[in-house]
Amino acid sequence: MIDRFDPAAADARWQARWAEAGSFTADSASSKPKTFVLEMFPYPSGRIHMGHVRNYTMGDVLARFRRMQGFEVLHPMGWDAFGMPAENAAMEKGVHPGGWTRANIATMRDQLKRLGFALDWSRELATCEPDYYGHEQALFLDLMEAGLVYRKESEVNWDPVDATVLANEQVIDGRGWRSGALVERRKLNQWFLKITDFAEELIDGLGTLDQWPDKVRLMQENWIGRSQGLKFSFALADPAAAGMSQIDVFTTRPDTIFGASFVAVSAGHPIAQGVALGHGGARKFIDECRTGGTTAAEIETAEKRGFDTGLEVIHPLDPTRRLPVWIANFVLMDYGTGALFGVPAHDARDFEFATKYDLPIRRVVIPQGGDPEASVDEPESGYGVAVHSDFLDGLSSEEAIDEVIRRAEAGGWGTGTIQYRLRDWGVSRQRYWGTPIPVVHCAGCGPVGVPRDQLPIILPEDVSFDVPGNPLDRHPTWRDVPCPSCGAAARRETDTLDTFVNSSWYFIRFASQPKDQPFDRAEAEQWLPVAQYIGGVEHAILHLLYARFWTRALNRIGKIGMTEPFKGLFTQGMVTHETYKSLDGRWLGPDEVADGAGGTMTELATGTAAIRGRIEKMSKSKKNVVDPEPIVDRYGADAVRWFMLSDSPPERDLEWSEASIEGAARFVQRVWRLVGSVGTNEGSDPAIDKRLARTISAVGAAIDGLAFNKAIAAVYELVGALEKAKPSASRDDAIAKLVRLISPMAPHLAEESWALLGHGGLVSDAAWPTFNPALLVDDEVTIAVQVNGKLRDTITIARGMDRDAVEALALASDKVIRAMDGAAPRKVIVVPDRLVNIVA
Ligand code: ANZ
Ligand code: ZN
Repeated sequence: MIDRFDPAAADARWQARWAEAGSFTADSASSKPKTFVLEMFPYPSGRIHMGHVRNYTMGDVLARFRRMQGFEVLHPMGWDAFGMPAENAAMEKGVHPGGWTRANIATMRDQLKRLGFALDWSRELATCEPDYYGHEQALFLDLMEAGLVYRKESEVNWDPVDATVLANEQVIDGRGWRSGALVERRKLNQWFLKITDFAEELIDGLGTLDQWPDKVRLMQENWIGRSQGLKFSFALADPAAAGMSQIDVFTTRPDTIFGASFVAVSAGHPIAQGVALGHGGARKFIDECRTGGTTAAEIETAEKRGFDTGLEVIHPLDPTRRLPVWIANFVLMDYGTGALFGVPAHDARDFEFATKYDLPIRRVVIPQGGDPEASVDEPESGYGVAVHSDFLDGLSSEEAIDEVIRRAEAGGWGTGTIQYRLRDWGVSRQRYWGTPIPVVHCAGCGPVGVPRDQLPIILPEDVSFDVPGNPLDRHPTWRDVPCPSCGAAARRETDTLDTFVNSSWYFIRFASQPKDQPFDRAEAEQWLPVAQYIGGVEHAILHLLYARFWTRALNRIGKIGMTEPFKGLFTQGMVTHETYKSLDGRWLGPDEVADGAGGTMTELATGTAAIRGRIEKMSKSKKNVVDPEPIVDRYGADAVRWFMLSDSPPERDLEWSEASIEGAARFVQRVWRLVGSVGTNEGSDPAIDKRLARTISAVGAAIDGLAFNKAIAAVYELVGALEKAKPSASRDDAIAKLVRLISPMAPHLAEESWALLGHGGLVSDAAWPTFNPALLVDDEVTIAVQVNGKLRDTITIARGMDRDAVEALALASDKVIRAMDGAAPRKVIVVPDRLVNIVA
């Protein structure tokens, strides 16, 4: 035996052995029970970071454990390879997005391989390759034929200086990220997927996902946002002047209807458009509403502004009251009816608006026992009791809501409805590096789906990024094609699909990848749904919702049997690290500072003091990133994996520390030395037998519950006990089983140890060790010994020990003898397995 385990030699050797043996290739035809373990696939940004290492190590432990339990495991890896950063690199460095992306994939694939993950590389896929996105185009056409895709005018962020559409992330404080120009909103025809058709089932389906974190289900529920409410119309006082007879509104608070002091419509509402025709001021206001980003957050936080149209509506429950009609910037065109009634006393936006424009503020809800006449200093949006509300007075908010809906329906002026906050999914991106939308626009036929035998529509390689905008728009040989339907000169759609489309079905393609179709249903269903999905909580809403929708859409059109793609979901915590700053506030990297005397820090470049900052998520901007590669070079894959699993529960943040990784590396050597100490010893050690049984049970249960830190802790305990134990057959057996126990976490060390113990095959193929459950029964108890009711000592006895023996042990205790101070016991009470009380 070599006295040190040498990862520099062993890691690569075992990785090569696994690859040769095809150990982790998933066989769809296998008769074993199947399971699918998946981690969210990475964006190929350049290099693997610690977050990836943690995420993939967790998935790997589970995948290896399931294999040892006898499952046929699918554990694949691929690349979410389309998206903006590749185009940014193209603009900044003059490289082609494809070349940049593929080079990054090559680097990152090598980095992942060095960590020894049990991945089925034969199923690797990259979403930027035609053999992936071509099938996506086919699925898009399927959804189009099923009526789940449509085109609609919709607003985008427009940068007037760069003359280009900006993604929401490219709008920073209302300005274009490159030009700094104030962003405008522009209307463009864009493609939408009808996710709203699925709003109700997407909410209801959450109820079946009992292996998802509650917080993720709640976030999805809030995002879909089901509101029960009332849709009703206000009659216009002067229909001729307005050019229409009524304004429809949606409200979730019909109980506040007597507190209405105005009606507001969005800038895109027909009323607003009509008023603008005859009024320059209105036109100007509507134009101003176009500036600023299109995100809900920006609209929400922007200053509330409005324009009084001069029109009035009649209050449906009090015809003597008239309400003014305003155009307001906080009313969204595509929610509800694009119009609302404002109740300043009970809604924050309405309050801000009414205060600014001096509109009446009327309290119509009070808390139980509140004062109806108290002035309104701030809006109160909670439920309570109706006041100043005619026939509703005294009703609770819930009762009042029901009552108004009842009257509206009886009177024929409104209906109770359910409204969802979820919008249809706009998938058009005016970008090059994405899946081309398989449609041709013909002047005569309109948009025509590309015939399937012409798929894939491949992105042209010869594009340049020296001018802003989408290069597909100015690529005549790619763009100009005959209409597939009538043959007339036509144009390809130059928008590409949102990258969230790419990640909405990659797990299905992992499960089955025939050449001629997106997937084979029967084969895919062998593996799906994903038994355990692991990834960052930042994807809790969009990615998971889109993937759920896409699966349901495929289910609806009969392409797949399941409705939910991910049975179990786990969201892991982040990897964090200390930050450092110079005295003048510059972020400093760990290699730019040194520890000084007495806990102080010095900036190496200047020799001046530096400050230890907060512990934060590793990020380039804060310069606290630790690159995994040199760490793997130095300590080996197993130490890195071990560290990633220890110290912190997997759902919590894990702080990177040099001391911990060194501890993990030392532990690897401790296990190696134990393995080297195995001999042909005789004799059993019951304590070790029991300890081993307990450890096997605990490690298995911990991995099963993804409590990896607990699995590690259990292994530590066993190793500590084995180091102290005397040589015996029990000890040798325990060390042999320990090798299998650590193999999901530290697979290279385990293989090397397995070989050292004389096995021919791979420990990765070995079965998970079993144990005798009888050994788990705890047969000792520690009980209290009292003298005259006072606790004097505790003794450990065999469970069920007979009374006389317990009494004798108790009376023999030194502490008891001292407490009795020579007195004879008058009576001894023994409560079996609980306590002894001696009455002196
Ligand atoms: C009157 C009212 C009184 C409202 C009150 C709220 C509080 P959720 O719950 O998110 O569904 N609203 C309706 N259409 C809108 C639009 N197009 N743009 C912006 N806001 C709109 O929101 C429903 C509430 O948002 C509705 O209930 C309406 O204001 C407003 F004390 O009506 B409410
Ligand atoms: Zn045509």
